[in-house]
Amino acid sequence: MRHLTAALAVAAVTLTTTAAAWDPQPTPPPAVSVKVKPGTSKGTGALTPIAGADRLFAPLGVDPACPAKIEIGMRSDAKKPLYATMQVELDPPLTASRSMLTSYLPPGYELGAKLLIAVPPGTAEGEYGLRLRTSSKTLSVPIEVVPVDRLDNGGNLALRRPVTASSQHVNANYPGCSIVDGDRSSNGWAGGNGWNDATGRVWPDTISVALGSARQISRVDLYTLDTERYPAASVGLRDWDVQAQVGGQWQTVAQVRGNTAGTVRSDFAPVSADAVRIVALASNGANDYTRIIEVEVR
Ligand SMILES: [Ca+2]
Repeated sequence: MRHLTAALAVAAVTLTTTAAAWDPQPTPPPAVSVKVKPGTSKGTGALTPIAGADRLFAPLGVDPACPAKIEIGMRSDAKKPLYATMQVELDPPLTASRSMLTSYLPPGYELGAKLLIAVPPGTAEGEYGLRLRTSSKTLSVPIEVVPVDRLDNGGNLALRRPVTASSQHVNANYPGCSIVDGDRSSNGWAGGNGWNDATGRVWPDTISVALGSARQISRVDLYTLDTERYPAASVGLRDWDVQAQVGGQWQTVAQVRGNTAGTVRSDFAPVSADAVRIVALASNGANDYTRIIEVEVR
């Protein structure tokens, strides 16, 4: 009997190990993720701050799990390698995910990192300053804090709107709001740029976006997880319905079946809807979770 119990215990451990090996949910990336890019030094000695945008729009009242993001970094035109440091200053009450960027930097090299900017509840609308300071230069980037209604959404009616998900995986950072944060890239997977539900092999999973008011819509684009390591054909969403809430009732306006692509556009006859819902029915993954990077509505 003892032997049998031991054998069962071994079997259970083996099964767990196999499941873990298939689980395409990497551990969260380190908070400090810095990319370094080589180049040719101009030899001026300058350490130049860099930002990925001239101006950043940070919407008010959005889920704090999905802060505004901007790429920051610096470039060394020194003659010799150095430990480069850049201070990150931000006008209160906004808060940044780091107050400093520091790295060993050979001549001509450039490094970049993502800066997350949180807008606490009660922040007044207006312009706030982000300053990136090195020993020789300062780069200022204005941050416009605006209500979601005044955000330039580029025609995407879902951008930064409230999201409700049927569940959320807790292994890493998979917030529902990440499907409307304007970032379609799969690269930030497990780091806050996509939604993973919590109910493996149980269907359906649902995630809905409230549009704020009734809007005429005829197109939904869905971005599922799709990277070299985690291709959509292996772990992405396979089957789903696109639903629109019309006069308080959910209507299925499009159906996708057998998908293996990273991006799927669904066009349908125009409806006046105040919310859009994805009803996920199956994924391509061995673990069968729903993984969505972004949903755009037009
Ligand atoms: Ca996203």
